[in-house]
Amino acid sequence: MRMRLILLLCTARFVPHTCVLSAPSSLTPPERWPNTGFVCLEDGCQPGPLMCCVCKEYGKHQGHKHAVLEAEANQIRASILDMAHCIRSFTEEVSEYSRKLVGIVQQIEGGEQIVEDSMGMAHTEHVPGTAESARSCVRAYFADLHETLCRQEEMALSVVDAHVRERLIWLRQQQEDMTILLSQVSTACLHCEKTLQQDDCRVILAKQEINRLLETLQKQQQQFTELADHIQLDAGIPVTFTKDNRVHIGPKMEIRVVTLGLDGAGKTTILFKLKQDEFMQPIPTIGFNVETVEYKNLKFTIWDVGGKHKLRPLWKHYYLNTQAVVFVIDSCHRDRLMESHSELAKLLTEKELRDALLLIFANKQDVPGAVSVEEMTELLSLHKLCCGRSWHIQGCDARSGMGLHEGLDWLSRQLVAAGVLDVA
Ligand SMILES: Nc1nc2c(ncn2[C@@H]2O[C@H](COP(=O)(O)OP(=O)(O)O)[C@@H](O)[C@H]2O)c(=O)[nH]1
Ligand SMILES: [Mg+2]
Repeated sequence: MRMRLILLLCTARFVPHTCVLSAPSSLTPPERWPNTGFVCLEDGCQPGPLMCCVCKEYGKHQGHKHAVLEAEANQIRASILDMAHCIRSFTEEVSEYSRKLVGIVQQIEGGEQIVEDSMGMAHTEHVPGTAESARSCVRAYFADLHETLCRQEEMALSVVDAHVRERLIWLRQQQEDMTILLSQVSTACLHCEKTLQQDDCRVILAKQEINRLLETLQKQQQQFTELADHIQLDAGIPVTFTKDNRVHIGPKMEIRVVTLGLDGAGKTTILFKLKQDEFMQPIPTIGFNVETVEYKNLKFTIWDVGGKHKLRPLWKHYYLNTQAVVFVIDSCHRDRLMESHSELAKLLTEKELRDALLLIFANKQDVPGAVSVEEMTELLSLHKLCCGRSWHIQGCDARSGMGLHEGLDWLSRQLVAAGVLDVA
C-alpha cells in the first residue's frame, strides 16, 4: 500500500494530467467516476473530499488523513444500510403506534361493526364505545342515587306529614276544648247574672249551685294556666337532617349514647362534667347513671354503665338502638391498655353496635406521662381495630372538661347533615 502511494506520488509529479476527482460534490458529476483513488477524511474538506488518484491534490489536501476510495464508499454503504434498517423498524413502530391510536379512537367512539350471526349471515351491529359505556355507568349510578333520594325524600316528607297531622289533630282538639270551655264559662256567667237579678230567697237557694259552678270554673282556670305555661303556641316546625338523609322534627335531635370502658377510666366524671359542668367526686358506679346532655342541636341521652369486671357482661343490655358508643380509656394506666384493647375489640364485634359511631376518649391527659393520642392509636392498633366504621379518638381531661366538647362536636358532625332549620 505504502509502495503504491509512493509510486502514485512519483507519477503525479512527472506526468501531466487533469484532476477530475477533486471537484466539489455540488458540481455536476462526470458521466462515470473512476472507482480507484482516495478520499480525504478531514472535516474541512467534506464538500469536496475526492482526491485525484494521480496527484491527490497535495496543495489542497496537504497532510490530510485519507482513505482508499472503495473502502470508504463501502463503509458509507454499510452505515447507510444500517440506517435504512433502523429507519425501517422505526417506520414499523410509528405505523404500529398509529394503528393502535386508530383502534383506541374506535374503541372510545364505538360504531358499526360487521358481525356474523349463528346462521353465518353477516350484518352490521352497533358496538358501544367506552365513552358510551362510561356515560351509561354514570347514568345508572345517578339513577340509583336518584331513586334512593326519592325514597328518602318520600320518607322524610311522610315524617313531616305525620308530625303536621298529629299537631293539627291536637290543635283542633284544643280548639274544641276551648270552645266547650268558653261555652261553659259563658253559661256560668249567664247563670250568675240571672241569679244576681233574682230575689233574696232564690239567691240564697242558688248559693250551693253557684259555688259548685265557681269551683269548677276555678279548677278549669287552673288547668288552663298550667297548660298555657307548658305549651308554647308556635307555628314553627324545626327540621334537622341526619347524615343518612332522615329528618328529625323538633329543636333538638335526640341520640342515644352508651359510655363504656374499664372501671376508673373516668366515664362518670365525663358524664357529670358534661351534665353539670362542675367537678364532683364520683363514687364508683354500681349499676348505671343516665343523664340527658344538650349540646348544640343534639340531645344526648348518655348511659354510663359500670366498668368493673363483673359488670361488663351487662353492657350488652344497653346496646340496643345505640347510635354512638363513647369508649373511655385511662391514659395514665399503661398496664391496663391491653385490657381496654380486648374489651373494645369485643364491643366492635357486637351486631347491635355495627352501625354505631365510636368516640374514644383518651382521658386523664392532664396526668404527667399520660399516653398521648398518637401513641394510644398505635398501641391499640386502632386503625386496624376500627377499620370500616366511623371512629375518632379524642384526648381529654374530664376534670377540667378539656376535649369533651370537641368529642361531642365530632359526634354531631357525624350525625347531622344540616343544622336546625326552623320553618316558621
Ligand atoms: N387526673 C384526672 N383524674 C380523673 C380524670 N377523670 C376521672 N378522674 C378520676 O378517676 C377516678 C375514676 O373516675 P370515674 O369517673 O369514677 O371512673 P369510671 O369508673 O370510669 O366511672 C376518679 O377519682 C376521678 O376523679 C381526669 O381527666 N384526670
Ligand atoms: Mg362510673
